[in-house]
Amino acid sequence: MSEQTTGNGDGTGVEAAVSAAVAEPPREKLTKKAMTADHPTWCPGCGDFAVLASFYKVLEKRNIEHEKIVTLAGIGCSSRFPYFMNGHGAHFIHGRAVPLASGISLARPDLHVFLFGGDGDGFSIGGNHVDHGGRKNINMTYFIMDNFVYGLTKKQTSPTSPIGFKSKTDPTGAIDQPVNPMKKLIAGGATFIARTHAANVNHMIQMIERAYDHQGFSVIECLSECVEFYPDVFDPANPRKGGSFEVIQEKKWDNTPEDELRHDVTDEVAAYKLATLPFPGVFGVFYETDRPTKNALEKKWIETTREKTGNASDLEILQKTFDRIK
Ligand SMILES: Cc1ncc(C[n+]2csc(CCOP(=O)(O)OP(=O)(O)O)c2C)c(N)n1
Ligand code: SF4
Ligand SMILES: [Mg+2]
Repeated sequence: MSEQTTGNGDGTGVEAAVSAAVAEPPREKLTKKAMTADHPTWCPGCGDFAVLASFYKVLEKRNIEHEKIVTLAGIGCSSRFPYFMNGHGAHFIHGRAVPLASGISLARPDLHVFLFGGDGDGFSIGGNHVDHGGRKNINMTYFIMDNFVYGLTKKQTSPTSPIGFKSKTDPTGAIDQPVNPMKKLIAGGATFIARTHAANVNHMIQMIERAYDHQGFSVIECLSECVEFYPDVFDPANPRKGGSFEVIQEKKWDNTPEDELRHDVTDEVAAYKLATLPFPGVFGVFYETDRPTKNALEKKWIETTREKTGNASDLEILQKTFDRIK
C-alpha cells in the first residue's frame, strides 16, 4: 500500500524541473489534530470509534504526508469514516467504493488509498467488487468494519449475521448460511488478509501497520460492535467480557519443534483451515503473499506502449488516430 512514485509519467520532466527550482518548506509532523474533521456521529459506545482512533494513531506514527492520504467509503455507519478525516476523501455509492478506490489508486499510485465500509457494503451489495479488487491486486488498504448487521438502516440481516439472528428482515431468525469473510477474501485473491477486534486496540494497530506496509490489496476484517442493534455479539472474543482473544502464532522459521505448529502466512490452505474455526475464531494475519500489483503491471504496460509510439504525447496519438479514420 505504501508504494511511492515520483512525477506524472508524462515524460516532460516538468515536475522535476519545478521541484529543483522551488525548495520544499520544512514539513510539519502529522498530528491527530490536523487529521480530525467533524465530531463522529456514531452512537456512544459504537466499535467504530476505536477503529478511527487506531487509524489516526498509525498515520501519526508513520508521519504520512497529509496531502497524500485518501479515505474512501461506501454507505453505512462505518462508511461515514471519511467525514471524520480532514483530507482528501469521498463517501461513495453503497458497495461501489472498491471501483472508485481502484481508479484513484491506478491513476495516482503516489497516494495512500484507505477504504472503509461495513459487512453489508463489502460482502452484500459490494461483494463482487471486493473479489475483483483482490484478484487484480490493486494497491489499497481496506477496512471492513464487521458488526454482523446493517446498522445505518436500523437492523436488517447482513451477510455475516449468524443463523437465528432476529432482525427486521428476519423477525423469526435468519435462515441463510452467513458469508465467512476470511474464506471469501482468500478465495477472491486478496494478497493480505487479517482479522482483528475493535476492543483490542493494540492488536488493531499492529494489523493496520502490517496492512499499510503490504504492497497490493490488503484487507482487515475488524469486528466492531453495533451497541444499538447487535450488542455484546463479540464478547466471546473480548477477555474484558469473559471471552478469549486468540492470536495466530506466526512461524518464526527458527527450526524449533514449536515452530512446526505455528502458522505460515503464505500457506493459502493453512489460512483456509484457520478460517473454518468456529466463532469467535482466531485473530491476526491469515494470509499474505507477494504478487505484482496491477499498479506496477499497468505502469510497465503504459511505458512499453509509449516506447512503441516513440514517446508520442496523448494529443499526437489522438491526432494520428483521427488521421487514420479520416
Ligand atoms: C443501492 C443502495 N441500496 C441500499 C441502500 C440502503 N443502505 C444504506 S446502508 C445499508 C447497509 C449498511 O450496512 P453495513 O454495510 O453493514 O454498514 P453498517 O451501517 O452496519 O456499518 C443499506 C442497505 C443504499 N443506500 N443504496
Ligand atoms: S447504529 Fe450501530 S453501527 Fe451505527 S453508529 Fe450506532 S452503534 Fe454504530
Ligand atoms: Mg454492518
